[in-house]
Amino acid sequence: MRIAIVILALCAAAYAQQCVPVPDRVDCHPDPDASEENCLARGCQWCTGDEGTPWCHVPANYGYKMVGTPEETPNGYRVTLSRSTNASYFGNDAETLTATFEVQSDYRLRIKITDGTDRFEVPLKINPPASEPASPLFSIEFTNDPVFSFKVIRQSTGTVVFDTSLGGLTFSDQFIQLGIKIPSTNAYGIGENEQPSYRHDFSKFTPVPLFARDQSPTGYKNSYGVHPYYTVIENDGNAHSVVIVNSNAQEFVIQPTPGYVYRTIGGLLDIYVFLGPTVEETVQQFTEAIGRQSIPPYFGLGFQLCRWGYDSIETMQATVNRTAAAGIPQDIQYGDIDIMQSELDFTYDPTRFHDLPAYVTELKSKGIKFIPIVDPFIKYDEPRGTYPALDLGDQMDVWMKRSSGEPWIGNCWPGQVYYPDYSRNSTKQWWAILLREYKNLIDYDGIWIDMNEPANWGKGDVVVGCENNKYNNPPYVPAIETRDLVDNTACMDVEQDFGIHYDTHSLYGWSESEPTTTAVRDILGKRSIVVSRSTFLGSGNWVAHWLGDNMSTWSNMKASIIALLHFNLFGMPYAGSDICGFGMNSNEEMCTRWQQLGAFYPYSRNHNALGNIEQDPAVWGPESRESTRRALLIRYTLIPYLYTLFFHHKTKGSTVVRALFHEFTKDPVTHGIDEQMMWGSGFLISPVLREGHDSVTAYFPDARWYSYYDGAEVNVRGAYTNLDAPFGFINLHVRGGNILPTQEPAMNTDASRQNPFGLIIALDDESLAEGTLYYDDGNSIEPQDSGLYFLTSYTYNNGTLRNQVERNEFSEMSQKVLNTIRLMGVDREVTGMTVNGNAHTDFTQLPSGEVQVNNLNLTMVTPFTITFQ
Ligand code: MIG
Repeated sequence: MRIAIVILALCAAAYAQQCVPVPDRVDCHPDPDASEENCLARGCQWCTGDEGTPWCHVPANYGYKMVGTPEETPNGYRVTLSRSTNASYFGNDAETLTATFEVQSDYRLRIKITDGTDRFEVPLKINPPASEPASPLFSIEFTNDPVFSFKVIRQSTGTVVFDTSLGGLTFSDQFIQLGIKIPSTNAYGIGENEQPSYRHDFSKFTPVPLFARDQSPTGYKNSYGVHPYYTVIENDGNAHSVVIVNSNAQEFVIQPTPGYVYRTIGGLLDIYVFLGPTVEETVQQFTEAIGRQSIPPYFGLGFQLCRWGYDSIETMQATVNRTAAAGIPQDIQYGDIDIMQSELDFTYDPTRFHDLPAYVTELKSKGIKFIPIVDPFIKYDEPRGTYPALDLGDQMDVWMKRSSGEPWIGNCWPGQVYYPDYSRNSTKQWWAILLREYKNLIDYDGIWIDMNEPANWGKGDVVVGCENNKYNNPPYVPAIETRDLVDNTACMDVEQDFGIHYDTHSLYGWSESEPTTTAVRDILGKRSIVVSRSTFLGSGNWVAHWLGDNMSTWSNMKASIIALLHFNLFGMPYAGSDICGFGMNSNEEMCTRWQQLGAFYPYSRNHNALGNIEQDPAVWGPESRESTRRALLIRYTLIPYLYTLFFHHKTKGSTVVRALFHEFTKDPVTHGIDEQMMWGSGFLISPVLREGHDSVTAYFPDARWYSYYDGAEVNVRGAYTNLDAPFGFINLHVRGGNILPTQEPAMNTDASRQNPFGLIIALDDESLAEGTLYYDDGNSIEPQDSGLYFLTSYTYNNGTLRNQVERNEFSEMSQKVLNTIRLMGVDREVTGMTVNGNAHTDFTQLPSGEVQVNNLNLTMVTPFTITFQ
């Protein structure tokens, strides 16, 4: 291991007290009411400037000094720091800190900074890297003048990827801060919140607060989940990513340096840097550490229908029926809180939803699965002896408690409620018992967990309020919505087994996820879907995510792409927004466009809120219905490709949906593109996102691209072009070099799984293409571990297609056939073809040049050779 330490001694005089240039200022008064007087009282500098910039900022000599030299440890360095400034935000700064630098692999560095006291650490299992460090991609440099800072430097290029010389290092009990300079303005991530562009805007100072909240995605407001993770494309096209493992209320200020000022109000600084160097590798390395999403059940890749506000089972049935009548495929039907009796978990309304259990059975016989919602809270003032969830919960001691030992009381759907503490073993057992009994009532295929931020319509305890103490009223609250920690949730001093709510708040949904998924797997004995609203680092190990309460607006439709790209970075590719928007009334044009885009969300669900007009795809006119049908049939055709991408995610950490820059990182135009997205490396989606438009401006990076519809080559490379996009049509392109496995579509995946397979072969400049197909029974648990699956690769080279079966452990595969090929990009007239040496005549060549081959009838598991003359 070669880690360079350079202790730079700069001239102290260079740092005489003076105004720090605006872009590099670390705000010394991020709390409201900054004034010169307040600023000077903190020992900071006051230099006026433009509105929205920090006039009050830390002086250059603010921070800590290294004591002695860095001490070598078996895998890195330990540095002791001593506070060297009089300036202070809120007092009580730690006088001494320890910073450890642990080289965990060639591509992974962990940096931990703490004050040596017993502080909260997130109980997240970080997996070790696959290999020990041999020749790290990075070196570390320490500086002690004017104060301590360090740089992480990419060895191969000298790029400083992580640099704390921005200053501002603070460590007090309830205020921790670190300034980070980053090497370019092509940076992405930090969620969950709505962001106006995928690429961060470094032209101004923007706080991005993170703290789980029942908050619809609205302009940087802290929303349901917490993922303190960002990715940077360096100026030469290398990439790195950084995660800060902390669950307290926190924020990143995006600022012009370019850099981030990170602040949290508890825990400690536990930072991992992943050196890539490709964008995909940063995601692979990050998800290696925090865990990856399981391959969804096959039916989970079908289309899903949901709404809040079916007034009766008849309305639900009418919706399902008209969807089928329109020829629109459907794999899943949801039941929202309206199916419950008085909004009580684990019940159904025997009047409005009479015979629901029988209806669920009927749906399943038609190949449609059922997923009901379950809220975390339990109504506490039901008569004892009438509501098992409550009685058993009392008996098993499952509730989160006030410091007095009584359960705290919030207010939500069913009324006044207790909240389970999912970090307690008895709670996990209780939850599993309830889910099992519920399965006996309704034969569900998955569970939808909502409101787990946890949500509460009030400020803390709605009966006794919150005490005025350091947890409920800390000295600093990040720029979260209302700047009040207890607003819309529990008091921060409520106790849970894994810590005080102040530290664990944003872990609530995360802590519910593992017990729910484990129980449901156990009860069903097969793969299922648990879809959660609140998520944290590593939630992908257990749950899918829908992107919450968006609105039926065009801007929200566009924002859904950014959010989806975020969750692909966060290791949770099985995600999607409510198609056609949740809040507000949708309309036919918007909903049609949204169905076209949403047909390509990995998690593809139309969902609507109570009180809005119906917006399921069959409710609109014939042209709209036909558009949705066509888009979804394309999705169903491509599910084998999508499913294969999930296998690559689970086994390698690849993204499923990705921004164009994952594939074309050296092309700077791609760095700013967030109105198009790709499935893997081979399929480009260019939706219409604007009202009244019947064309779309799409970028085609330097490669060969073919229309999905007729195989015509785009003939635009490394440029934008305007594509026709009439009302019923979404632009879809296949990238040369890829082979996409397909299967004939049907009205649901139970049926499409019986159909023959096909291949789309799109040739690159060298007339080559390759691809993979992963397939399994669609519902066994963790097949990549059991090995019970089929995996094959396809290569096209010199006019010849070959398959190579790499794993043949899914027995049904031997009954399945490859029947069709679409070959794009041959650039000549194809005069004949042979299959295993025998002439095959059932092919045609379209005017576009695409060759369509039918009736191949080749066994999927047997090697073949197909040659085109
Ligand atoms: O207070 O269950 O985000 O998807 O339809 C609203 C009713 C509660 C919020 C979820 C939404 C769901 C709704 N829920």
